[in-house]
Amino acid sequence: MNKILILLSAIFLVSCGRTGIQTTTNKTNTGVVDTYNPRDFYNKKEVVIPMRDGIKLHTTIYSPKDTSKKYPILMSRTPYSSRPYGSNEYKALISPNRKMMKEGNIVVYQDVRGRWNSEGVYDNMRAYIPNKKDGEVDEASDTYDTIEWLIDNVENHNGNVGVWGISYPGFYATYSLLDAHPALKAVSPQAPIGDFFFDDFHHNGAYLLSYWRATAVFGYIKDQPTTEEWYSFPELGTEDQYQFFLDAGPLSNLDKYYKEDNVFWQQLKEHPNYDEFWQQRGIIQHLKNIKPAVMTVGGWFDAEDLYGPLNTYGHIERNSSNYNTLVMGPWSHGDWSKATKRQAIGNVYFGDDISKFYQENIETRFFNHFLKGEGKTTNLPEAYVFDTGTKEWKTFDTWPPQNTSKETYSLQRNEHLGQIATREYSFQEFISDPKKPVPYSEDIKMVFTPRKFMTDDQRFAARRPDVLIFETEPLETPLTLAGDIMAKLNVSTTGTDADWIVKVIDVYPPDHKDYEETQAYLKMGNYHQMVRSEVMRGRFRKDFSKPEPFVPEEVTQVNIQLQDVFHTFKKGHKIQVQVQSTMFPYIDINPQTYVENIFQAKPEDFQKQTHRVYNTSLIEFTVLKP
Ligand code: PG9
Repeated sequence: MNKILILLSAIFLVSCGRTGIQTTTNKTNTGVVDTYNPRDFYNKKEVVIPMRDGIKLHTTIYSPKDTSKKYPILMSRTPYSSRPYGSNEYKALISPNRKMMKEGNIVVYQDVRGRWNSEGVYDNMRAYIPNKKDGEVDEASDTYDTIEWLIDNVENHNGNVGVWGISYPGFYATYSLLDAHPALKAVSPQAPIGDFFFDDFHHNGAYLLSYWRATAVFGYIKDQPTTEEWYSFPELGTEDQYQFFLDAGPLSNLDKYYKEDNVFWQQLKEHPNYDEFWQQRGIIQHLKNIKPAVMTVGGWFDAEDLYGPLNTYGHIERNSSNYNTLVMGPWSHGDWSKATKRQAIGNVYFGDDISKFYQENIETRFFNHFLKGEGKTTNLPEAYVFDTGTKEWKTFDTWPPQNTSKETYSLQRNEHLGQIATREYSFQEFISDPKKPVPYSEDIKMVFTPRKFMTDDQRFAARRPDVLIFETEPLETPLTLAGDIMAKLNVSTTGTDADWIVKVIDVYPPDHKDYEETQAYLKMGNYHQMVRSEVMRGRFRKDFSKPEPFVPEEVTQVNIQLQDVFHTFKKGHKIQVQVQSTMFPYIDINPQTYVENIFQAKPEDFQKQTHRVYNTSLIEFTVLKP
């Protein structure tokens, strides 16, 4: 196995707390070394818990040595291993955060069905089965059976159970809300996957090629409990991600790396549309009449799961009357669980101790109120959200805020973005060449999953002939976007298929200062910071389940919803919109010739085409009223 890849994937998994090897800094803010060692304060026990169908799930229980008081049970269920295994091996961080670890809870980690040291057969995003018949199981029944066993067999608990998890563990946290056990009082899905057709592996039907290597982690089905990795990553022979995938050509050429035994790779190829396979695995649809308190957490620059947290919170809000709140910070995937002093993503610095503030004043307060009865209320707002432009926390009674309005800008000639809608029949055009796709990042190295590009400088793209730009003059007064963005494009292509990508960018003033994190070759003056991007695979413009070709050169409407933002464009900054048709290898290349399944496209299907964006195209922002 490629040693660099091992390191990369280990860094990736550790950086997001997806492995038993948790790293936490032991330095306090005052520089005093924090010598707290969980081994001194927790006992550890590993058990196997039988589910209703007899399958046994490996479960690790950390219990406070101090039994002078009773504690709630806090659980996280994971496909990434509850390791370290062995009675004498401890996680460095037990609990969602260090403060809660020190305060004391009974903390449980479980390998989900079919993963690591648990029995059973794994199923990615296992579909929820409402009204299960005898013998039928899913992650809701596994969670219920686990909680029932814990309540009956764990000593010194106070009868209350909480569940939390980040990313895939966030999906299992959301799942715990379905057919919830009566002891379950508080759940925090954090960057939870909502639906693999809109989170992680796809965005609006476009396949995320940048996720291709992660298929190794989820694609191989093991046949017995194991404490060692049973999967391996393919040897690619290069670290140049753009070149590797460009040279690989059509997706079918990647079959030589993943054979039939990679079940998930076969499923990805066999289900290019939003068919029953994906639909039944989406969990958002089931989030109704939820009873436990829920606090959903996410990062505004989370490249992996942004659809998930926003739609988990929103769907529960619209379909339940439980305590349901949202926290969105200036984070990339999983940042909020770390102890980083300076919160920065790529070249952009957002402030100090932002994750620490969240852990100690938001996350701990949520769980302690509902599980330990602390405080008459959580004293937390409905929406605790960070303005990524002014770089400060704000609170609202709803999300999106009530005092917002939709403001429409048109994509005008002369690369102008303006509020005066033009009905003129004019357009900008570019040649989209599958052999020269627009890079999604200037970074070269292979990534396990994309991350940094979410705030990266977009000047490299703005200066390409196959990227259209439209921008305002420097703003005379600040403008705050607080909610989703809807791009309503009128386009045409000489081909019969095309992807459309819209990026919203904050153009800094020419004299903007650099940050400690600014890469040496860069200057933050005139920095084109990505605020939000989204792709629509054009064939799905009408229906994700029923793809349709384009009629060559026919003006066609393509609407693209960009996920919520909370970002103030300050005075002197410019709003820039970029439109392009490739973003490689973040997403795979559309052949631009309509074929039934792009995973089976042939080299001759990949054709250079001329695309047009008409100046009747609009972008609708959700603007916070001053
Ligand atoms: N949602 C993240 C992920 C899923 C599948 C592949 C790679 C990443 C996560 O669980 O971290």
